[in-house]
Amino acid sequence: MILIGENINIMSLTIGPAFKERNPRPVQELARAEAEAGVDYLDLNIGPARKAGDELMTWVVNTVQEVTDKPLSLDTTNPVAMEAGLKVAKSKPLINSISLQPDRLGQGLPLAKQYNADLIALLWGAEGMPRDANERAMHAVNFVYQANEMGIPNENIWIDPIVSPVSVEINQVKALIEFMAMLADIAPACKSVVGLSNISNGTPAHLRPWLNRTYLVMMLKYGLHSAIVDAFDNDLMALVRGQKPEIVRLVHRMMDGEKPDLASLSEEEVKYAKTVRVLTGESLYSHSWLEI
Ligand code: THG
Repeated sequence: MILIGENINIMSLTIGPAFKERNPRPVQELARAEAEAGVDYLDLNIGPARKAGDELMTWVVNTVQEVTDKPLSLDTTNPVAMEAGLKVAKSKPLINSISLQPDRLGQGLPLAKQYNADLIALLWGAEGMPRDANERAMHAVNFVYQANEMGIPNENIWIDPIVSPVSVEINQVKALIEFMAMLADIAPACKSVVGLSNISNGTPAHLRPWLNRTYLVMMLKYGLHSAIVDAFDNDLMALVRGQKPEIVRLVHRMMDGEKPDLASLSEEEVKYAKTVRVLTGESLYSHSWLEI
């Protein structure tokens, strides 16, 4: 699968100030480190970038391209900044993202067409967050239809069903898995992508990787194509590279209804098993879910 490193983002305590001061060093160090960790793309998240977003995006893209050839995911809601990034990106970039809000769609699709870029179709509707798997399906069909009308082929479309934090809405966590199982039928040849770390927003930092990794393995059961991830989570990288097949089997068997005896599992397997129970809604989320 394709991994997109999430780490260059304006919310980061080192990257935010570096963007502001146009200080290349922290940005380039992180870009190099993410590339070495083995991600396929680098997400460059400059946020809404309301003031001079085009200058910022141009600077970030050029700064990163000085140290790596990895393709870039241009992460901003500002269409002027997006176009500035598309102009300077060297390998085929990924527009992150275009939602179904009429103005976003109206400005985004022509950009994707003009620059022959891949694009993330964020399934955020005119009325906001989709409520269930069916609303996601409706949005996906609608998006693909409008993109095709513009001459954009399904192969260029990466569908993002929007991951919600498990500490906020377990029904949304379940609905996304349900949608993933439907996607290949609804939008053949389209790709899928998720912002994985959203699942653990609001969770204590040292526990976040368990939620991230387990949810990723759950989505892999339905052929997830790509994810925006923490490039420095080594165990996550190992799972994706097939280096932990026993964990993948355990998670998938539990999704099929098997209830393993925790006493028969290793300490690591117990953590994954408890996390599957939370992410399927079988146990209630609390910050101490791994201890009970
Ligand atoms: N879909 C798409 N794009 C996205 C998202 C999505 N882009 C943004 C986000 N969601 C994915 N990227 C991140 C990046 C960082 C974090 C979460 C998601 C994160 N960072 C830590 C924090 O904020 O506590 C650490 C910050 C740091 O680097 O210091 O949680 O869903 N298409």
